Amino acid sequence: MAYLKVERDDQVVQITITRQEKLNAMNLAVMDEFISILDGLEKDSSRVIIITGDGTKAFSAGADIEYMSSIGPSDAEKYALRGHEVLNKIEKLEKPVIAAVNGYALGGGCELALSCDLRFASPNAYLGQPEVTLGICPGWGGTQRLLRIIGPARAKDLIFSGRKITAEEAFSMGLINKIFSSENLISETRSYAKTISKNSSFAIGVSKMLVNKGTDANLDTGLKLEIYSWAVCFSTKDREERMRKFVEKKL
Ligand code: CO8
Repeated sequence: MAYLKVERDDQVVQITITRQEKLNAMNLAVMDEFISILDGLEKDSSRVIIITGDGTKAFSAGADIEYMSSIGPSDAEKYALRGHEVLNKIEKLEKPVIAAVNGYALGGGCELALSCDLRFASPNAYLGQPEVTLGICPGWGGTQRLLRIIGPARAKDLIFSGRKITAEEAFSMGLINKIFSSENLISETRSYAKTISKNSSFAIGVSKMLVNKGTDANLDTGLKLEIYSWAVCFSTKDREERMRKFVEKKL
């Protein structure tokens, strides 16, 4: 892989965008690498995925502006579709994905983080959707995912102004789950990932699907889906063993 570094530690996989000289901006090659890695993660034994950017300055400064400056609507549509393919795969992966936001997460970089289940950040992180300053609207799901995570009024503020917000402001909006010092961001994220990797991966995958589906479903539909999924959990050996261990005071 030319742009993405993959490190495995037990069942935690860390994917790092290594295009530091361009603040980890994502060109088509980065997208293609993401797709091939995510396809592999769907089937392997990994339990939690961490996505971060190389260095201390940027998670990702977004889509590649130099590339975008040279293309027309047809290539732009292909670029957008490729981005959506990556972010939809992250969202649909039946494993938790955590964005460790170690600096700028702007435009497509912020959208990448939005497709993850959780976002942990260092204090020097800045998040934003500055697309309108470049004459485009957010194109990798920013309008839709931001709206669902922080609500329409806050999403419109960020999108219309294109302003960059600090990790602290993002935390106050519920856009960031936790803030760790720059030195500890990765180790704390890994430690959190290891803790949740001990829980039932089937139950976590089902819970992720339920929360995601519930975002767009009415309450009655979401609750029905939960009842059936809950019952399905009773068909796994894993559930049997975990409950038996609890009863035997061994969990
Ligand atoms: N694309 C390409 N190169 C970039 C990008 C980018 N998004 N961001 C930074 N770079 C490059 C710079 O050009 C520079 O390269 P070089 O050294 O070769 O000149 C290098 O990275 C370092 O950047 P700066 O010198 O600008 O670093 P500063 O510390 O001065 O500034 C900033 C840091 C504030 C983050 C600044 O780089 C910046 O504003 N970057 C652009 C951020 C941005 O606007 N991102 C949104 C892009 S649009 C987008 O993501 C759309 C997503 C949806 C796409 C849908 C598909 C059609």
